Order: sequence, then structure tokens, then C-alpha cells
Amino acid sequence: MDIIEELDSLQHDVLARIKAAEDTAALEEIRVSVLGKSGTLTAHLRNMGSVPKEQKAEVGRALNEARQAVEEALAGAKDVLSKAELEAAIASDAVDITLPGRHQHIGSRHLINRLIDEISEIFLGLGYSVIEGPEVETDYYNFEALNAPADHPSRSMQDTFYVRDMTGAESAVRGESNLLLRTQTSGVQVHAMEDQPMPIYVIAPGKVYRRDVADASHLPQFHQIEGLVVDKGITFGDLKGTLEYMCKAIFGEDRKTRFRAHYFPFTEPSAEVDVSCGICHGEGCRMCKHTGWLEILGCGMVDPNVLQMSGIDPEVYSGFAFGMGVERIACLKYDVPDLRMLLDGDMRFLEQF
Ligand code: 2NM
Repeated sequence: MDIIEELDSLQHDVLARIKAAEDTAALEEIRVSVLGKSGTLTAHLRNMGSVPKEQKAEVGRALNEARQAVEEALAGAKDVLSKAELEAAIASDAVDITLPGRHQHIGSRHLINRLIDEISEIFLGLGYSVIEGPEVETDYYNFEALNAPADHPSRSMQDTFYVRDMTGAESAVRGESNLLLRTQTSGVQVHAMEDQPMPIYVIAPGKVYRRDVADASHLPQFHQIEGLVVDKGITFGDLKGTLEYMCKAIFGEDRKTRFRAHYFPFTEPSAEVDVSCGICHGEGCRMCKHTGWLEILGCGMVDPNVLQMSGIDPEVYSGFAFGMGVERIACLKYDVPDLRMLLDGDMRFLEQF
């Protein structure tokens, strides 16, 4: 075939391939295969030496035209394809700001901890301190220092979790093990009476443990808040005023309180405190078992014997103390029918508070 015809056909073929190229990478491949070091057009240029003299001018012109045509076609196609590629990249990276956001579920503070904070705030406002102590206690701090006689039913294996000493020196048999999971936070107040300077105005919130099977009104682990005041001239009137104020702060100004005589080993006299039923306002209903009252705490004047054991002179100082179950208060305040609902971890229940 004549060189001119060959160049014509080559040019025609390359231009067709450029037209069909789908992206800039394909274009680059074509450029290398035609104009690169071992490209087809480059080979023709190198071959000029062997072209007969009389054809040189014509072949040279044809080669230049072919190269120019290819270069122009490549540049034009590259312009169009790279613009399209840029647009596609922008489209695929785009963020649709009209889509709804993804919900982050962060949970919330548990009802019991919120109530402990709320009651702590009430007493902080009265000038009390909030104190904590160990959950594993000795028999002395949980029972003995609180005047509980050795045969008191709460000290039995049936009611208290005794802790085995890891050295094996003590067994978990009652009377031999000295360590237990506290059944009340009173031990914390005993530590306060021993360690703190007078006067004492404290509350002690925390976990307590009892050997109960969980049911609607019992849990083997629950929270208690106990309070203790020891000062000169403290009377039962101070106790009544303080607890009445607390009940109204927790349940509302419209609620009434009543004190019923009771017995605790660590207080004398002792009382149980009821708050008027918030459902029937004293008329009687299922919530209050038709009495009009809900029992919410125990209290009393600290027994002089208890003060004495902790090194406080009962001739100089007197005091009052009280204790309440936080889960029970939560159920009464929010009309929860079963203590176990507080432990289920069901978000549909917990998120209501
Ligand atoms: C209650 C009821 C009555 C109480 C007594 C003491 C202490 F340490 F002063 F002796 N702390 N808490 C107490 C008194 C607890 O719980 C129902």
C-alpha cells in the first residue's frame, strides 16, 4: 500500500478510536499507542529516512497533518471527558443535607440515682453533708454498735449475706464470720459518730443487701438513705419538723404526714412515718390498702446507748436518725406497682422519668 494511503487509514482509525473512548484513561492509552515512543505515528516519523526523495515532501506534510489532527482530537475529547468525570465525582461525593439525621441513643440517669440526688439536694439545703461508707462491713458497725442484740432476727443467716474471708480464717457460718454485706447504711453513721467533730448533720445514701427473694415489694439489693443529727438540745420536735419538711419537698406541699409509735433497737422512742395517699388524698383506695396512708420511713431519737458506744456523751448530746428505702419511695412517688420494674432495664419504662 502507498504510504499516503496508509497514513490516511491510520489517521482515520485513530480518530474513530478517540471518538469512542469512554474516559480520560482510555484517551491516554490511545495517545501512547500513537504518539508515544513506540507509537504507530512515531514509527512513521522515524521511518522518514527510508522514504524515496521524490515522496519526502508529500509524506512529511501528510505526517504533520495526521499528527496535528490526532493531537487536536485528543485535546478536544479530553476536555469533554474530564469535565464529565469531575461532575460525576462531585455527584457521587455529595451529601444530601435533606436526609434525616441518625438518632444517637444516649440513655439517661436511672430514676433511683435521680431520686437520691434530689433527696440529697433537700438535705444539702438544710446544711447537711452527704457521706458514704463501705458496702462490706464488720458485724460491729452493722449490728453491734447499733444496739442490735446478738439474737436479733436481722442477724441470722436467713436475713444477712455473710462474707467468707479469702484467707479461710473465717467461715460464712453465723457467729464465725465477722464480715457481711451491710443490711442498712447505719454503719456509715457510726463511722461518722466515731470520727467527726460535733455537731453531726449527715445523710448516707447507698446500696444495701438482704437475703430476700425479689418480688413486688422486696429486692435482695436496694438503696437506702439514712440521716443522722447529733447536737446539743436536739428533740423529737426537730425530728418531726425535719421529716415533715422532707416529705413535702419530695411528694408535694399538699401531702400530710403522721408518726406512729414503733420499735427499733437503735432509737428510743422510735416511729414509722406515713404520708397521705396521693391517689385518693386520704379517702382510701387500692394504692394505700384503704387506709389513706403510705408508710415511707422509720425514725427515732438515737438511743443513748448507741451514742455512748461511739464515744459521744449522751448527757451532753442528743440526736435523731431516720432511714428510708429509695426504691419504695420511687414506687410511691411515681405509682410504680412492682419494685422489679426498676431493675428490668426496659427503656420504655425508664424513659418515662
Ligand atoms: C432507721 C430507722 C430509725 C438509724 C439509726 C442510726 C444510728 F446510726 F444513728 F444509730 N442510723 N440510722 C435509723 C433509725 C434507721 O431505718 C429504718
